[in-house]
Amino acid sequence: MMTMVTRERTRVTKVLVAGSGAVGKTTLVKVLKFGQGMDESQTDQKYNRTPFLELETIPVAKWEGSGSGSPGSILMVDVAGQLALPLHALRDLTSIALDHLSLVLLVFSADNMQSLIDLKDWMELVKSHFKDRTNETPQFVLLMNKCDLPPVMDRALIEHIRSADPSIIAYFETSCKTGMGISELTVWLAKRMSVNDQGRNI
Ligand SMILES: Nc1nc2c(ncn2[C@@H]2O[C@H](COP(=O)(O)OP(=O)(O)O)[C@@H](O)[C@H]2O)c(=O)[nH]1
Ligand SMILES: [Mg+2]
Repeated sequence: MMTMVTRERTRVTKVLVAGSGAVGKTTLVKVLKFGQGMDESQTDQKYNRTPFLELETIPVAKWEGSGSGSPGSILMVDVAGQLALPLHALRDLTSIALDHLSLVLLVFSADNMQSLIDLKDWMELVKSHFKDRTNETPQFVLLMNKCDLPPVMDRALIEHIRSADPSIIAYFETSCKTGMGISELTVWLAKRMSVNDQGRNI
């Protein structure tokens, strides 16, 4: 007897995690993937700089709000925070880093003003890549991480940055240490992926 094998295609939504070094990009990807906050032992760990680029696939089905369909997976593109490196994925591996992007997470850290300022460069780089090729503007999500630490910047400034650019479609405050804001982010991402199931990718 022959067994029928049904093959389901998994939809992959590509998300770039952008922002300065040490704001918590790699930690955030791990927290999104494994679904828990950092434990105390991790907080004391030596900082491991992402040298170039890391890819992480996260199945969305386990996230709350993903609905009954098959929401597929998110491919997180986690790049080095230092744009000035002689070899940087955004310039030297552009197709992997930037092609077919659905969303860009712009991560900055509550305790680091410069990391908020640096996001302008990341946005410009991403936008110019798309302008050259498709005339399409990717969508950005602004994310203040390390909210367990006292913020050094004014909320009004963040609000100003956010409202000045319509391509920034959402804003989240998270802490990978306490887990604050993580479920809000995953619910939003899952919803967005299932809504866009019918239409184009995110
Ligand atoms: N207090 C605090 N520390 C964090 C948080 N997220 C990440 N970290 C720490 O910040 C450092 C840099 O994190 P990492 O994810 O490597 O940053 P990346 O360079 O942006 O990828 C590490 O020591 C993390 O343990 C957070 O929400 N709160
Ligand atoms: Mg990193």
